[in-house]
Amino acid sequence: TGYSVAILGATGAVGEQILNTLDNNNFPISELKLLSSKRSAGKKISFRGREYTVEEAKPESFEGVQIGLFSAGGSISKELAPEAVKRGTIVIDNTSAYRMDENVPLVVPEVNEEDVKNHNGIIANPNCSTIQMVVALEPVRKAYGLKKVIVSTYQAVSGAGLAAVEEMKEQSQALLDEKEINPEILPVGGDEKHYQIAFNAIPQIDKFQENGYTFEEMKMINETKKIMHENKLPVAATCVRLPVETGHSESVYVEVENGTPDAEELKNTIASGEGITLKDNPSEQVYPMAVDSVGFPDVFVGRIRRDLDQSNAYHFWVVSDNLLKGAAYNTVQIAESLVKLGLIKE
Ligand code: 11C
Repeated sequence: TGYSVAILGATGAVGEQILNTLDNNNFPISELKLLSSKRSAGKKISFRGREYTVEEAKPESFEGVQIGLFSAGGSISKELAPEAVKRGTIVIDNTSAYRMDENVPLVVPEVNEEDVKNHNGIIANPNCSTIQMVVALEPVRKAYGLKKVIVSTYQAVSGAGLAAVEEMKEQSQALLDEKEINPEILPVGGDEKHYQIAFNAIPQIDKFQENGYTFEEMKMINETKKIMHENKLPVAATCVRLPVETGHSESVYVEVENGTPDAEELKNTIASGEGITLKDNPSEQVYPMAVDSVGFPDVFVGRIRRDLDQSNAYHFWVVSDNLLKGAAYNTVQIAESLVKLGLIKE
């Protein structure tokens, strides 16, 4: 018993975490297919005591597959998601390919689980930095409404993939050894210039758009409005890459619509939110940090305080494992929502 599941991008950083999460959450699987590009096909991966050979993904790979978990890059999703849907697969897509498509729900179960009911074969999983922010904002929105959000991010290199992690490590070692470095990947694989990430902070994640914002910043802005059904909410973002391996951190400024709760009340409100662990005790230097978030599905929130000049404005710090709640865990949660809401049958 269980569901027939395919993972596309099984050999990547997120694919690996999807397998771990399916196992940890005891997701019922009757059949499992591990798929990848031609380059990674043939690799062996074990899951629940069985060894699987990774196969090259083709349209026919999705025959008989009920749930397809896609994280192999946008262009592969564009090519194969329609093929999978044609064959009856429900695709949960981790790339940015379909997120802003109005026929595709963009889902963070703690915020808009019911949106999965509107799917037409594809459900999109949001960007990692968006997910952790909307989870933290949702209890605030429910209690007081949102008037404005400004976020600055401090993002980990694993968001840019395993090769970027390697680049950061090799550069760090080379610089410690006083050797030359030759940046090739960060800030963005496909862009013209590459910069040192070791011992640095780079204010560019993904490519620049014509409006002067990067694509990562526009994802945070547009996805937040779509997930929260807050089309008119003013949102601004500045996204920065730091030499942190895993765990995105964010400084969030929020103005609420109704009321002027004090910091203690806001802490209690945020702590009551789904998927949130409060870590906020300045007197004992307790606050969320990237290294402590690794391996946990929670969104950690701390440093909650009221603005000194504006009584309906607040600042807080949000940290989460970008590969888990930011990607794999949210993907598996969406699959669980499909089961829970009776949208898929064993
Ligand atoms: C990063 N947020 O940290 C990106 C990675 O749209 O799913 C996720 C890219 C995406 O570089």
